[in-house]
Amino acid sequence: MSTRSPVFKTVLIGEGGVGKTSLAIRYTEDRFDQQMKMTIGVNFATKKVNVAGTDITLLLWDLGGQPRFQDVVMDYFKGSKLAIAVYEVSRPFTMFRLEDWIAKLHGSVPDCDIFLVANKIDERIEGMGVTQEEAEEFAARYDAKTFEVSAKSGQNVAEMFEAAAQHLVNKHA
Ligand SMILES: Nc1nc2c(ncn2[C@@H]2O[C@H](COP(=O)(O)OP(=O)(O)OP(=O)(O)O)[C@@H](O)[C@H]2O)c(=O)[nH]1
Ligand SMILES: [Mg+2]
Repeated sequence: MSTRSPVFKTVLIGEGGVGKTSLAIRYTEDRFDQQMKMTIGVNFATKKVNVAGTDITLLLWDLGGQPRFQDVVMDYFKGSKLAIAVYEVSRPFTMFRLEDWIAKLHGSVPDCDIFLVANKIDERIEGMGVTQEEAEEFAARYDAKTFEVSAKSGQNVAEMFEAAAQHLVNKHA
């Protein structure tokens, strides 16, 4: 008898250039591309994760953040269990733009959970950008967990995706 591991759809959302594709590639292929090209429409990747003895498959839908893809990518929200909402830690407006992303996502999938992820912490300048406190305050509106990561250095990236897998297992498996 074959056993099939549960599959969970996760979307990566956020403004163009914040590093969604870089995070997916760091996690699934453990590499980083300094000249990553913008995502045209949508990228797709999968990763098997073992959570405390349970195998699951994360389906990562990495959505293009450029405004011209907005209408197209909204079609991909359906069925998402978790959204990894990414911003760039040194550019606060990218965090506040997530309001609009999350509103549109929740318009389509009202019960989709949110992880709030600050990327590019390798570039952080002390005393500038979004503080952990500000991120927590923003995240509280969505009951979201917060993470600080760098796709470039790899810092905290696997931990964040594993927390996502853990969250999905706790809630749905
Ligand atoms: N310093 C630094 N640069 C990063 C990091 N993550 C991504 N980048 C760079 O930021 C640029 C944009 O990264 P992408 O991964 O293409 O961003 P995206 O969010 O997928 O952008 P769209 O596909 O347009 O929505 C690229 O030049 C990356 O090399 C990081 O953690 N640190
Ligand atoms: Mg991309």
